[in-house]
Amino acid sequence: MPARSAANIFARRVSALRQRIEAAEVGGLVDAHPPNVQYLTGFTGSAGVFLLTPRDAILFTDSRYRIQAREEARNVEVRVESVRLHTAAGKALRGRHRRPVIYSPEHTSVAQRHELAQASGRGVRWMAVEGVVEELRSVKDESEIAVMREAARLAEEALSEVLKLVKPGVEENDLAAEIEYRMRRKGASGAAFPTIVASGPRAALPHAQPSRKRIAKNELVVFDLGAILRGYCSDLTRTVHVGRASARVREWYRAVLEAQAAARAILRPGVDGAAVDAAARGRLRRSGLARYFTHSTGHGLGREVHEIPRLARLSRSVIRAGQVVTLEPGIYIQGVGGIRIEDDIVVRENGTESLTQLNRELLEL
Ligand SMILES: [Mn+2]
Repeated sequence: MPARSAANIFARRVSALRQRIEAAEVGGLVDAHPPNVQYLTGFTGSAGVFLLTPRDAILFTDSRYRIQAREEARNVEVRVESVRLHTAAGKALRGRHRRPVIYSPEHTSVAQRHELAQASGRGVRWMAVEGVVEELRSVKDESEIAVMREAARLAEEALSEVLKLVKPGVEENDLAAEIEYRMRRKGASGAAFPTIVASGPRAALPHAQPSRKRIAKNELVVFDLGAILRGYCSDLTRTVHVGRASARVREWYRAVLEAQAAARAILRPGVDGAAVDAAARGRLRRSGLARYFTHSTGHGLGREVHEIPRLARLSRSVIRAGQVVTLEPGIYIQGVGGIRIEDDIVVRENGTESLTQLNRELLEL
């Protein structure tokens, strides 16, 4: 992307955020969460505090990032500080302010909160508000969706290649390493999270770490992987069976696949996250499998692998067009194994689009 148009994107995001804080009659916002800072300024460093007021947009960073911050963050004022960054941001606000200033409680340590208050003095009233930038980030534009489509493709290519290596005797660890290596060679800046390869009884652990365990015949194997491409994540899960699957395993697989389809069928703008979750859970209940579905149906995806909205039993998220979510029902049966199927879905005005295209039918290898 040419620097000029990239700077425009960041300027548009900052002005959208400014409109929000002005509409909420707030005097400013401080955010240091790297994915938020990147989203608003383009700065990819690990140490940055972003301050937005009706008048100013300032990125505070330290001397390690002197060159990088000025190259990347073209739409904001960059200040290279020798004091702590939250202290610098607090100082910039010193004086009397009628309106409160927002900070994010989920990304601000107690020590940082103290620095803000000390540096700003009593004239500033600090207000904890969760998810202001995350809310904005959750709705993706077409350029973001295009990158996420590529990130999805990349994970699919890596998995398709590695599925050819699956056979009795191969270690889970080796398969996970092959997946991550291949994603990297295809242009990913890294894995979105540690790749899961879980076989046999280990597939009953939803977040199993790959081990030295060797794949055996007549086992289910769960692969859960994602790539980071230009700052955006993909998240893909497929479950395969080594050898011919029993009628029981096929039935389970069918139920999980239909649970995913049921969730997708009601996913649209305006529906709430809990209803999407209930659709998947309801389908599994019909097969008596709901008690084996021990996690939520899905989550927002973007610069982070878990974002809003949440598609969970107690979710209060209301789905909006442009959000990208995973749909990943699964069942986990202790001592036997597990099945999970996960795709990355864009919510459109009138329907959904799957960024992941890989075959969803049960693969018997
Ligand atoms: Mn996921």
